[in-house]
Amino acid sequence: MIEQHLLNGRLIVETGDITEKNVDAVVNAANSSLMGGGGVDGAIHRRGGPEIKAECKTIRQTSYPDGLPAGEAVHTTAGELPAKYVIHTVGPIWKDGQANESEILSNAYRNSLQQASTLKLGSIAFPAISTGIYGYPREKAARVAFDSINDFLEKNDIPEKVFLVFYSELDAQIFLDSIR
Ligand code: AR6
Repeated sequence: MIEQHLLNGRLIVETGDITEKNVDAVVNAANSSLMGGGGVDGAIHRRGGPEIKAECKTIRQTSYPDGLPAGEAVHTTAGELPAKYVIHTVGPIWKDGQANESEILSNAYRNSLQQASTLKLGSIAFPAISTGIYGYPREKAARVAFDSINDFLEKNDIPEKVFLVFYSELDAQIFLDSIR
């Protein structure tokens, strides 16, 4: 099990299942449809129950009829999860590194943190957005995630704590090695 405290203790890198995390908000690596999918998205909807998808449907109808653009973030209830909210964001699909992938990934982190800040939340947990089904190289994604979180925390007191929850020890280790 890995647990490392960075950025004066405000960033905690750890291994685990994000659906079990007792924080104010967990971030979902969703797709633009907001209607669920595989990976962490599937796990969050499965464990959180149908209330989450019902709210996503309303968001689609009222605010995003064409889908949530990559890099944006919205929030819903967390249903039956221990968290209070799910913040849904859409990461970039990795192509070749020349398609604004890093900018979009950075926006996904920043806009999710902005949601937490607006909701005045103390803690938020992120999965490694885009590094699964969307194919973003883990080392490159690590740098973007770390820089985006660092930048936001330097400028904002809320959220106080950010957790980066990796599903495997290898993923957590790659992250820690990549930001050195
Ligand atoms: N807890 C923490 N991390 C997890 C969990 C979990 N329960 N499950 C998976 N991961 P992915 P993406 C890790 O594929 O690349 C979906 O179909 C996983 O090991 O979930 O952004 C959506 O609907 C990986 O490190 O998200 C989209 O269509 C990380 O979470 C698409 O996948 C992200 O992997 C989004 O792809």
